[in-house]
Amino acid sequence: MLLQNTVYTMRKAMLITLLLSVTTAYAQNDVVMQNVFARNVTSLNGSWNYIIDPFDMGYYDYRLNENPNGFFKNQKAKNSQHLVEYNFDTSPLMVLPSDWNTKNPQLFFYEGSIWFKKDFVHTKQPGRRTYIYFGAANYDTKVYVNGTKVGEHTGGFTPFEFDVTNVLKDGNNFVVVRVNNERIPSGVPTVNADWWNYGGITRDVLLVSVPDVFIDDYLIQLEKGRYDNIVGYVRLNQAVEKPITVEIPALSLRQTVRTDVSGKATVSLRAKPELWSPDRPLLYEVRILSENDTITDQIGFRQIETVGKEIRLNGKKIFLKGIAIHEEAPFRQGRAWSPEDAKTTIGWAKELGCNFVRLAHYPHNEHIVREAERQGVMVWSEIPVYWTIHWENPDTYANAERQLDEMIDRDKNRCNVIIWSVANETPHSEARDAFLEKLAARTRLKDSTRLLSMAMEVTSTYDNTSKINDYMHRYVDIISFNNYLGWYGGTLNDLNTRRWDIPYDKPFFVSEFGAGALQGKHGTTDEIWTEEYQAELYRRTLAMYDKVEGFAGCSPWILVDFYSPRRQLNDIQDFFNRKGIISNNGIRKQAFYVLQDFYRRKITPLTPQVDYAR
Ligand code: GCB
Repeated sequence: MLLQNTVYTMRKAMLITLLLSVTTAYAQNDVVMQNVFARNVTSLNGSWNYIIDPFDMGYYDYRLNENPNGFFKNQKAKNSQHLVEYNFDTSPLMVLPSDWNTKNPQLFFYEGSIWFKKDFVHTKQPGRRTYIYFGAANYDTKVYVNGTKVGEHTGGFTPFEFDVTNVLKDGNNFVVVRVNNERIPSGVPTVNADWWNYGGITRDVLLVSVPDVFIDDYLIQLEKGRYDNIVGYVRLNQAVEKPITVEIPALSLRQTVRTDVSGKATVSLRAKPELWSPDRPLLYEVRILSENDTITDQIGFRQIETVGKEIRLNGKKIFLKGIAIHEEAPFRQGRAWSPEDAKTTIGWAKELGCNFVRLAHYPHNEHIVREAERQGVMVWSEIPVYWTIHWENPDTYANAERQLDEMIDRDKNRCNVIIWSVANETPHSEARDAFLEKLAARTRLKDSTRLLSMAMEVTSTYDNTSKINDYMHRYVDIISFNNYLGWYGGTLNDLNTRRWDIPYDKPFFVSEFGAGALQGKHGTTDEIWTEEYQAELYRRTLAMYDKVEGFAGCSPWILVDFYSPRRQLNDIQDFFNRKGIISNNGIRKQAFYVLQDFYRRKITPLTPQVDYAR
C-alpha cells in the first residue's frame, strides 16, 4: 500500500511537470476557426483532377531530394520541345470530398500519394482575408496555392486551414494538394487497425472569406455546476483590444465586453436558459458581433456529471442508450462526410431508440455531431489512440495530443458531446500509462466541463468473474470497457452466469460487445455468422449487464457493417466487419430489434426537472 502511494505520488509529480510543459506548448498552438459553415464560404467541393503517384515522383527528384519543381507547380508543356511528364488537365476527375478507395477500382487497396488539382476564380477584396479550409484529409497532406506551399497537416480526421490571402490572385487560381495515406508505425493510428485506411480529401474543402480582424474562436456554455450563468470567451484572430457583443435574442440577453491585449474577452451572462436534453434538444441562437464581423451559432445548455455510480444530465440520472458508429457511408461504401449521410445515420440510431452514440474510433465530421445535437443524441468522441501505438515515441505523443486538441477545439460548443475518449483497447505498460495520463491531463486542461473516458479491457477472470482493474481507472469519470464474451472466447451460455467485478465508485459503460452476422443468413442460435446467433448474444449480454450495479449504458459494436482489411472470410465477410446490426445495404438484422426492444423497456427520465437551487 505504502509502495503504491509512493508510486502514485511520484507519478503525480511527473504529471505536474508534464502539464506545465503542455501549458506552454498550448499557448503557441493555433486554433482552426470556430463554426466555419456559418461563415462567408465558397465551396471547392466537386470535380478535381488527380494523379496517382505511387513512387512520389511528383514530390522527390531521382535522388530522393525534394523537387522544387514538383507537381504542385502544375506545369504545362510550353512547346513541342518542353518535357513535362504529367498534366493535370488531361488526368482523370474525382468528385470530392471522397475517399479515393471507393471512387476507382484501381485504388481500392491503394496506400500512397495522390495529387489533386482544382482551378478556381477569385476576386480579391480589400480589408478581407481568405483561408483555405479542409474538414479532413487522410493522412499526410501538403497544400499549394498557385505553386506556393501554404501548409501541411498530419492526421486523418480533424480540420485544418491556411491563410492564403497573399498567394491568391485576381482571376484564375489553382490549388494542388498532395495526400498520402501510407500507414506508419509511429502514426496515430498506427499500422494495425480494424477499419479501412480510406485515403484522400474526405471532408469539405472551402474558401473562407473573413474580415482582416475577425472572430476566430469562442466558447459559450453554462458555468459548470450552475444553471443560472452562461460563461465563455470570444477571441479575435489578432491581439487587439476591441468591443465584442454577445446576444442571445430568445433570452433577451446582450452583453458588450472588450478584448484584452491578447485579443480575448471573457463573457458572463446571468440567465436561466431552458436546458438541452434528448427529449427536448433545444438550441438557442447565439450571435457574436465585433467591429467588422458577425457569427451566429445554435447552442444548447446542459450540465453533465457523474455522482457515485450515476451519470447525471441536468442533475438527473440518465442511462446512455447508445450504439457505436464508424464514419462509413450509409447504403454506399466509403467514408461518410455529408449532412445527408449524417441524417440517415443518426436517423437509424434514433429508430433504434438511442439517446447516445459512440463515434468510433476517431473524430467524425462536424455535420454528424451537429445533426446528433439537433436530434437529441449525446456523443462520445474519440481520437485514434488505438491498440498498440508507439507509447515511448515523443512524436507519437505530440501527434495524439494535437489530434485531441483539434477534436476538442472544433466541438467544444456542442452541448451533445458529453464524453471525450482518449484511447481504445490499449495494452498495459508503464509507458502506455504515462502516455495516457498525460493525454487525460491535457483533456482536463482543455475542457473540465465534460466527462473523460477510454475504452478499456477486462484485465483478469477468476471464479467465472471478469474483473476490470486498469490503472487508468483513476483518471476517467466513467469506467468503459469492450468485451466480446460469446464471440472472441466463451460461449453464449457463459453470458448467463458470468459475474462482474468493477471495484470503483464510478458508473460503468460497455463501450463494445457484439458478434458477426451476415444479413440474410439464418440458422439456429448455435451457429455463428447467423442473424439468430447475433440476436441471441445481444439478448443475453444485455440481460447480463442489466443485473450489475452501476451499469450506466452501452454502445454495442456496431450500427452498420463496415469495410476492414482484416475481415477476409469469403462469402461471409468479403472485407466487411459483419458486426453491424444493419447490413452494408441498409437492411436491419434481428439484433437491431433486440436492442430496440431493450431500449424501449429501459426507462428514460422525462425532461429533467431542474433544481435551480443547486
Ligand atoms: C474491438 C475494437 C474494434 C473492432 C472490434 C471487432 O474491440 O475496438 O475496433 O472492430 O473489436 O470487431 O473485433
